[in-house]
Amino acid sequence: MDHAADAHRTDLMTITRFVLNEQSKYPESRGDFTILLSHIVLGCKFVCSAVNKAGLAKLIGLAGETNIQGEEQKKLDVLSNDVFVKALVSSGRTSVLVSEEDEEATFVEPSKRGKYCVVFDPLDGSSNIDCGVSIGTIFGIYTLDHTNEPTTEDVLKPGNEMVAAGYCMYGSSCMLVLSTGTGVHGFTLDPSLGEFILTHPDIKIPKKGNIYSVNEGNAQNWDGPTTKYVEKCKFPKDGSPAKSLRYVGSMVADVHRTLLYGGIFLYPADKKSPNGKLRVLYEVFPMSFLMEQAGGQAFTGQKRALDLVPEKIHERSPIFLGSYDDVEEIKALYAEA
Ligand code: AFP
Repeated sequence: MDHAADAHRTDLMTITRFVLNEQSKYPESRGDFTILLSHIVLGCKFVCSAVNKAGLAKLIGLAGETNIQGEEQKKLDVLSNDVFVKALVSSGRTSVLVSEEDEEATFVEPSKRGKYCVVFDPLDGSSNIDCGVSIGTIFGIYTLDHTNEPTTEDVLKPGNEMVAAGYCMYGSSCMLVLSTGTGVHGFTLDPSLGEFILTHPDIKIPKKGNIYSVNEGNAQNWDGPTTKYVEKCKFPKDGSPAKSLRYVGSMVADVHRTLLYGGIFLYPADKKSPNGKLRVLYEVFPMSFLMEQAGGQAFTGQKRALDLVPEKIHERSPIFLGSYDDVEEIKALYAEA
């Protein structure tokens, strides 16, 4: 009998236990972050269950509304947003919420306020819902650094000021990937226990990868450096093998694969979308935070992504993120352009 393996199987590191362990390193901590995270985890479990039942529950289909990005809202988007907003407000630990689905920020009423601001996309990749392909929730967390009335300025801060970021992927398994600034850790939902269990401690992205991930249908509108980079991926002139192309079209799925296998994910600017497609606060920043914590890089075409200072809550930015060496190559092409 393999006692070591057995001990591992019976000594389950749940996400709550993990965060409580982290918290014990800070004697001044009062458990606010653990409580906030437990509400995020509840939202993720709810959405996971709703996604799994979507076909059965006839949740698939348009809710008859258009969100502020001009995209058709699905029932699951609406449901996920409601669940997360209510879970975050009821945690008593938040003051400002920014959701992809809501045009305006939500300011929590004074009696329920707490010291965190959460930016999130409750259900990213919604065009993949109807065909059962992986989708996810993305979130980033800032602390409120004053006791005055909160404003949107409290979240219009660079990504390097986030205190935590993560995503939950609703795929063949449900996985929550989290960083509180001390590495990146992955937890898989054990459906029989209803608990996220640490399965991927201290994830490190390979320094160089052999996969690139981009919507190549936009190629005719790309700028010079992006075009040259993708050309290099396909027709390398230095004797290295050509990279494989993988593109799901759900940022969570594409970034998750990039984090585990290495390589690069690109959503560049193009002639039609000069700022790219992806939103700074709840797509670019959380994923860039995770990439850097895992040893990779995230670049906008001009600067380190986490150094951007957003002016609007739904601002967009081009993004190139992934393995350190792969992002170095695209940085070099922009530097010489
Ligand atoms: P949807 O939520 O509309 O499916 O958009 C998903 C997304 O914001 C992100 O998850 C993908 O990486 C990206 O858009 C895909 O965009 P393209 O369809 O333009 O490739």
